Amino acid sequence: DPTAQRRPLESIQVESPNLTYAEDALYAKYTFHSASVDKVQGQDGHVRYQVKPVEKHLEFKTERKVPKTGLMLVGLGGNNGTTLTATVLANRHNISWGTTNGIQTPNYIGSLVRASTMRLGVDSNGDDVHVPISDVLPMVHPNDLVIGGWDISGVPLDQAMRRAKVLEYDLQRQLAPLMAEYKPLPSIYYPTFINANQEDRADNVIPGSDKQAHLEQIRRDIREFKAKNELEQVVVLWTANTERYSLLLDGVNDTADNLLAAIKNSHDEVSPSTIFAVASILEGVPFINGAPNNALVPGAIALAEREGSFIGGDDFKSGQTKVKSVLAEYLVNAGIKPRLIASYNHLGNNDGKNLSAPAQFRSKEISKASVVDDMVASNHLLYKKLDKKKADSADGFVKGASTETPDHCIVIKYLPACGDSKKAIDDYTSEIGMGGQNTLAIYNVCQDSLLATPLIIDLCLLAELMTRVTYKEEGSKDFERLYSVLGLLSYMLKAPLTKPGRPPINSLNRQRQALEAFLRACLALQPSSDLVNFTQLN
Ligand code: NAI
Ligand code: DG6
Repeated sequence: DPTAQRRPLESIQVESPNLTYAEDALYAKYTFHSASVDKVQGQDGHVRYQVKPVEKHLEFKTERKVPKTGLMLVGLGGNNGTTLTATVLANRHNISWGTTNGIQTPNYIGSLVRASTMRLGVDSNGDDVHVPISDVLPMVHPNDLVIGGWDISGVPLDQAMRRAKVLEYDLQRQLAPLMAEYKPLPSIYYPTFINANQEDRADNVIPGSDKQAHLEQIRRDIREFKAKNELEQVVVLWTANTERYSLLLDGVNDTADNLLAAIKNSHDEVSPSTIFAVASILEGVPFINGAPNNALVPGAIALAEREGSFIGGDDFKSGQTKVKSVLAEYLVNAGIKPRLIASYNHLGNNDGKNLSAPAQFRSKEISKASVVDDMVASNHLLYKKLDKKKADSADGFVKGASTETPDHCIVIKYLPACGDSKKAIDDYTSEIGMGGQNTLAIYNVCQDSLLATPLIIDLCLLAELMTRVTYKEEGSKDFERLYSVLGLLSYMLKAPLTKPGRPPINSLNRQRQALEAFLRACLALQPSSDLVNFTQLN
């Protein structure tokens, strides 16, 4: 029974007075270094930066026992839902399949946790030592996840997998009897939130229009799934259709209490995804939004803060946008000035079909477009700050923007013949030295759901881990849970949700470094530095 062993073998042993291995938990003393900067304008007009190094003494506690964990997907019968379930089952049962290129074995390629390594340090020869990220702290193995969830389409997953047309025939054939055992729970369907062309799928819906009753049903579903499978933890993840944005209305979804009241009154602007978020928050299980819709309205964030529940979002960053979060950073950090970024893509799966209406496309457009904002704002040598008047009038600038921005467009077209293989064409045209111009043209073809599946696994595994890590400042008595909005999940997400008022960090490199720094801190290790490698300092 692979799930019997709840405390995995820990292959990394840190010998440090700052790390204590207790029976139940790792206790890590960690000094967090940062710099506080004041920008001061002198009488001579020169701007000076006054920097004070800051040290914060923290202690992290990581529970060593890995809970038996369930993953409940909203949209279980979709391309991502079925591909995720099939991937876990194929890995768990070690099912290989025949392809035109020979026999293919199952794997978790594309998962940061299961298929990537991080540099732990150097050995006695000075050579780097890399370890799988999954070995750094005790984490759930995806093969052990108990999968369930909801879909407005009730077909069992063998048929849903066939409908998705993602996996090879020989794999589908072998998985079909296992997949047939999974049947999505009925879900919430409010037709105005998704494209009208989805209506013919909606044969598995919770009856009525009483939103409070819908909330209670979803809460019951989570509790029953947990009890039936004897789970210690559940993660709920939205991988259902992209919804239109809910209007943000004062008195409706702006505070926790107003949102709860709006659900009680079945207010029109409460979306299905917000009800799933609220149900998860009230059940104390992490909720992650893998689509761009604003499920996590301000009232939902406030509710999560009040309940001490965990939330993360928005929208899986799987292909074109992942490349953008690397390329835009490379260009701007190299001192090259992107002047235009044009991102076209066409796809033929049900996601593309749903995105073919303006309101759903708009949700996706917002999430795909936001990814370069902080890179642009980070370099005032390239992108001039604008005074408000100029920003509102200047041609080519976003109205009201505080900084000059590149022209940036996002186009998505639904072409059924393309299937799940999305084709993305990008033009990055930049200003280089002395008025020169550089164009990078990128053609990115990917099977969307095969890129998204490992991200779902990472989001689930990391969110679960974060429920087991608590911290305190030196001198304080009790350990606290991490902040409710799990910003450390940003690596996997296009429009990272942050604490209200805090800007997101879109750079893939910074997102990964933060995650590595967090894992290392839990082992009382400072962030990895290459200073010695590059300078040969002794
Ligand atoms: P899909 O259309 O194949 O699957 C969505 C499923 O959600 C469908 O089975 C549909 O019946 C179901 N559904 C719709 N409303 C529902 C509700 N209220 N409750 C429960 N189920 C509901 O789409 P796919 O390709 O699986 O993508 C899922 C979501 O993930 C989409 O919103 C997409 O934009 C987002 N996404 C996908 C990425 C990818 O690479 N595949 C990347 C980024 C985001
Ligand atoms: C077309 O853009 C459909 C979308 O759902 C994307 O495939 C998905 O959001 C992935 O986006 P990206 O930009 O990370 O490839």
